[in-house]
Amino acid sequence: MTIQRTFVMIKPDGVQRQIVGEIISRFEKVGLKIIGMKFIHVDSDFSKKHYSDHVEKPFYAGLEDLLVSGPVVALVLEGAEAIALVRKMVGSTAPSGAAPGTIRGDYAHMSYARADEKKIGVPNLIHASDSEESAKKEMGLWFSEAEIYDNYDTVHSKFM
Ligand code: FUP
Repeated sequence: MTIQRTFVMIKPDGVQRQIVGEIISRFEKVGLKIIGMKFIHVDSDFSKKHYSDHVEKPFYAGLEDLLVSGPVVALVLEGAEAIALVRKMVGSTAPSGAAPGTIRGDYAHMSYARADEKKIGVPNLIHASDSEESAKKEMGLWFSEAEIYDNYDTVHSKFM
């Protein structure tokens, strides 16, 4: 088992629906450690950097519209095989196909069905890095070294 770090973002639809706590709680329950977290409203330039692989794709406009529509919660999580674990917990891209028990399957099924009718971006609640390479790129884009806190266990032990 390798200890990995991965980047996760609760998108504006998750924030607006007030399920940030429920989503983060799932990650804490499996033992993933929060080592970076911020509440941030990004702009169009930032969206193009984050979604650099998708900028040329036909669905990009809808994707950017959703991302810049409101604040998001950005997280860096650390734990054993964190990248694959978080992807499994998130579920497949289109919430209509995401398995029950996954975050998208449990919370985004109906909002996706409604959005699809209106042909807007997929409101699938959450983004998670899909590889070590994307995790490294995304953590570097969203967080500086100084914003990562990975040694607070020792601080806690003095008080608990
Ligand atoms: P995922 O890794 O599951 O978030 O999915 P992708 O990286 O393939 O896509 C990133 C985002 O683009 C998805 F969250 C939703 C959006 N997307 C579409 O809107 N239409 C598509 O056909 C594919 C992706």
